[in-house]
Amino acid sequence: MKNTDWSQLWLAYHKVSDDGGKWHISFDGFDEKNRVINSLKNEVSLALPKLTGAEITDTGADTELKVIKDSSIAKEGFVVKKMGSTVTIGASDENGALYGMFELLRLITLREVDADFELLSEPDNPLRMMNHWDNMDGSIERGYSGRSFFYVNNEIIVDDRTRDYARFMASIGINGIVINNVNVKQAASYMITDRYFSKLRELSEVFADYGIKMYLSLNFASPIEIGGMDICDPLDEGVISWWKDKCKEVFTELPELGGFLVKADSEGRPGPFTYGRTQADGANMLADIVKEYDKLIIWRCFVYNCTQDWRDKKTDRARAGYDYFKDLDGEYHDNVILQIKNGPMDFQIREPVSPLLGGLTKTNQMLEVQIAQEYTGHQIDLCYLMPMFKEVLEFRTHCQDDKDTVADVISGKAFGNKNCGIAAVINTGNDLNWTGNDLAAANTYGFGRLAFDTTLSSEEIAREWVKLTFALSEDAEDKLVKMLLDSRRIYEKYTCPLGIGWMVTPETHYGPSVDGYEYSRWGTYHRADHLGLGVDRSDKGTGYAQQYYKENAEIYNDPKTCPEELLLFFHHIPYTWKMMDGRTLIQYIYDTHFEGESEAEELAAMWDSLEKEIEPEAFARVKQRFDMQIHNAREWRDQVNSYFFRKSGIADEKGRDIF
Ligand code: GCW
Repeated sequence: MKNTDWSQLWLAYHKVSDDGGKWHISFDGFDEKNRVINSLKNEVSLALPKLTGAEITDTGADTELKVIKDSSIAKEGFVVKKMGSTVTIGASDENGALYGMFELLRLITLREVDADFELLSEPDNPLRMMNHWDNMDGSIERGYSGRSFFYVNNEIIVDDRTRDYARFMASIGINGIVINNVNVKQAASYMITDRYFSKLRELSEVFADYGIKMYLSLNFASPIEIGGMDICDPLDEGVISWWKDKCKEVFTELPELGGFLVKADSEGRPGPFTYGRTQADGANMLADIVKEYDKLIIWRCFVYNCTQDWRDKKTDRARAGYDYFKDLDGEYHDNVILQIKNGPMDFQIREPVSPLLGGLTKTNQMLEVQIAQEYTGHQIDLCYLMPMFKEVLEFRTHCQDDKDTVADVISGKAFGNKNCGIAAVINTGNDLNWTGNDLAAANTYGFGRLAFDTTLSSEEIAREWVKLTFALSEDAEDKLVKMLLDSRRIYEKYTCPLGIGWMVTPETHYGPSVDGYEYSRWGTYHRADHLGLGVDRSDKGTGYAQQYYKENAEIYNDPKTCPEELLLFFHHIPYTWKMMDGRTLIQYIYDTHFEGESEAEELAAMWDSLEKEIEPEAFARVKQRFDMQIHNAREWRDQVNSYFFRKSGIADEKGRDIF
């Protein structure tokens, strides 16, 4: 059966059989009136009849479903077990029970419940969060799927869609949601005033029903913006006492709130630097105040001077995070978490892993990735991001001999932290299908699954998502999974090569603009001249490569050992440089751009071949996006190739037309 309810994403529960029979549900050790247990009951009563025609009953059951408290299972983990006609979900807390139920429903949808089985799953990351960049006027910064479903005209909306959203998030194990943009401006500064408390409480309770803590982004200059003070110096007694009163008010009014996320001293946002204070001064001041309420301060490390002049060859934005934060390692208090973007720059299609991850050893760390496709195709172009996230998670930082991957660091396995985890800038909006491109929901789903279980492969996640969302023949399913898995590599091929990044239209961040440079008229990100391109970040250049532990620093420092996909991130390379396969760099650029464009066309053709199996509206929506992707890929191919042809004066060996 075709999936027709696009508003339900992977929880459409399309019918898999008709022989569900009668189910009886019992609870042992859990309070049936608990809000999360109540959600569990609602979900199973909704899903089972749809999936299998099953009836929930008190007597004469064919299947006994037992939800049992089991303190031997880790926090938020679960066991799902089937023996004959008895199905058991074991968990030590309500969230675990809810996740176990979603797992059972997933297994039923995937038709994996015929034989007896037992499955234990415990979350790898303590915090698994979504960050919304929604503004209170209803716009979304870097949003590509319509307006915000949280805000209309500076009012907070809580409706059925909110509840559905909470269900989706719980079903993939998300336990924290930041509901407003880190750029806290205008009305959003008033979120921590009685103007919004009652609606916020309502929203936080919908989330609490699904075991999710709500968080707010905070304006560091709140004492000025809403408090009428002249300063927001974190060491000023008056400022501290203002925050104390404010936090008391906030946490009395919003007891379910998990804490605050702060972007300070970056891209025009206020912060402690104005007063000659450090990032630790700012974060600790707030953390000490919220500690009494058992809340967290999540402090972003995306701090850099956006107006720096790149004509000075030593200046390097990539260095900024490490330069600002590394020396303060050990100074951050226990309830501070530093949130670090996966790369040192800004969510490009290819970047090295930020050297801060694992570079810090005495500080709680959280990884920040972006599933909103700001630089990766705006949810027009297909770009399934799990392969990228896996690379980041599996990266060996060499912060110690073993347990040194990014996954180890952010899960707390490396250094024993409790307050740590992973966050994604989310890709949802008010479009019926939530993510603009229906296929972009694979990233929403995938992020949650991967955050919970970092050992899942990109393919396993893609296949699950395809099966849960569509009802396809095996052949069609294989095709769609392959399309997802290939998509990041294809996008990379027709856009910016070998880790150089950007070359994208300033401000919008969609479509090519090879020299496009955001904040100043000077310089380019790629630093191309007539001989070569790339940024020398070795010890002879900006020295960025030296921010890594020795093992990685040495590899990155030398163009001969540097992983080829990052060559131009770390080195300024002549066009005539021989790549590993013997091609010259310039030929590599030409070839990959021709290939990337034609592979984008192949993706579109593969989608066309699925037409018979996909419901017409969804088919058309995605097809339209592939048309746009092909157009985009052509523009990228032509602009990048002709730019470097003109700069280098070297012709394509294959004699293709370069426009
Ligand atoms: O990449 C930049 C984006 C900004 C964003 C910023 C950040 C929320 O272009 O739109 O602001 O990153 O992460 O703070």
